[in-house]
Amino acid sequence: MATNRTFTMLKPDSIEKGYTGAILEKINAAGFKIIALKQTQMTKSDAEVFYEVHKERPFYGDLVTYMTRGSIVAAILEKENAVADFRALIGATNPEDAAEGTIRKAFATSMSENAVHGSDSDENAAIESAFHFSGRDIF
Ligand code: 3AN
Repeated sequence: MATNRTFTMLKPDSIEKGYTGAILEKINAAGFKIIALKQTQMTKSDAEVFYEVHKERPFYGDLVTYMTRGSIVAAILEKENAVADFRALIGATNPEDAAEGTIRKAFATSMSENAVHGSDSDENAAIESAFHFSGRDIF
């Protein structure tokens, strides 16, 4: 059953460049309601667990280093069809392939530093949300 929720992180490159407000504005303008929000920094073990599915990939070590080098902004978003609609809003993993109007087209610089994360399924949205937020953080 679709939960109408997804999970996002504005990645360290977005925060370093001062894009937090602009990205959140785009998310709101696309009709997503922010029901949980915080700025935090992941530890190495947090990132290793979060990206465990990519453990065997050649970029895993660099991904963990990148995701822990500075703070991130984590959020839970609510909208009908949230997971698929948010994936469409952020655009392709490689910003060179990302469509006009997407967050990655506007704010990402490369495949490895691609500005924002979006859950790829309802199941992962729930797991990733629970990783960063407890029930009392969600409104
Ligand atoms: P997406 O973020 O579009 O769901 P995933 O889940 O395949 O993409 O990858 C997670 C993260 O791993 C990406 N956001 C990106 O930072 C990094 N990544 C994915 N593929 C590559 C790659 N081929 N080279 C470098 N980094 C990558």
